[in-house]
Amino acid sequence: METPRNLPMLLAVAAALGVGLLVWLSPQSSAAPKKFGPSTIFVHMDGANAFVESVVAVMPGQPVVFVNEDTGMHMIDSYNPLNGKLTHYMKGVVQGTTGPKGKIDYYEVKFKHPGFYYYYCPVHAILAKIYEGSVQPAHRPGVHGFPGAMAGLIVVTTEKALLKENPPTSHQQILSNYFGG
Ligand SMILES: [Cu+2]
Repeated sequence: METPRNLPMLLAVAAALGVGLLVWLSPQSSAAPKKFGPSTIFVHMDGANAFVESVVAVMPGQPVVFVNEDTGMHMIDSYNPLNGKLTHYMKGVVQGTTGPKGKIDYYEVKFKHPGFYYYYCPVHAILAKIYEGSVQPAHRPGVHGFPGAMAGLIVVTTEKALLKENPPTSHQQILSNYFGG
């Protein structure tokens, strides 16, 4: 069989394609961490099956980002505490991380209007009816870790007295003392 005269060039092209394929196949964990805007408020999940900053306050339009630093998967479902029905504001699933420096999964939400936006993780909490009316989250039986309910509240407001009370960790994207840190 005749050897192609442009063999070196073919080899170079094949090598370039091979490198490209390797880069494409590389795990995402080697990529730089996802970037969020400076006004972002972060809510972390750790190994205790809890939302670390379970109450935060933001202005309309200001992003809230859920950060799963736990090895387990969590969900973020918003609900109406008056009747226990799910609402459309939040419906997130964040996969667990593999461990220290592992890839972190995020769920970002923004709210147009001021209000109280309640949420819970249906994997680790339940919604329990109280006094024949309103609903509050409760610990799901059999779930280990945090003894309370895996649930939280986002207050959307322009009230400065509330906005300045966010916990210090809500300004940090990654907390170093959890699995994904
Ligand atoms: Cu959960």
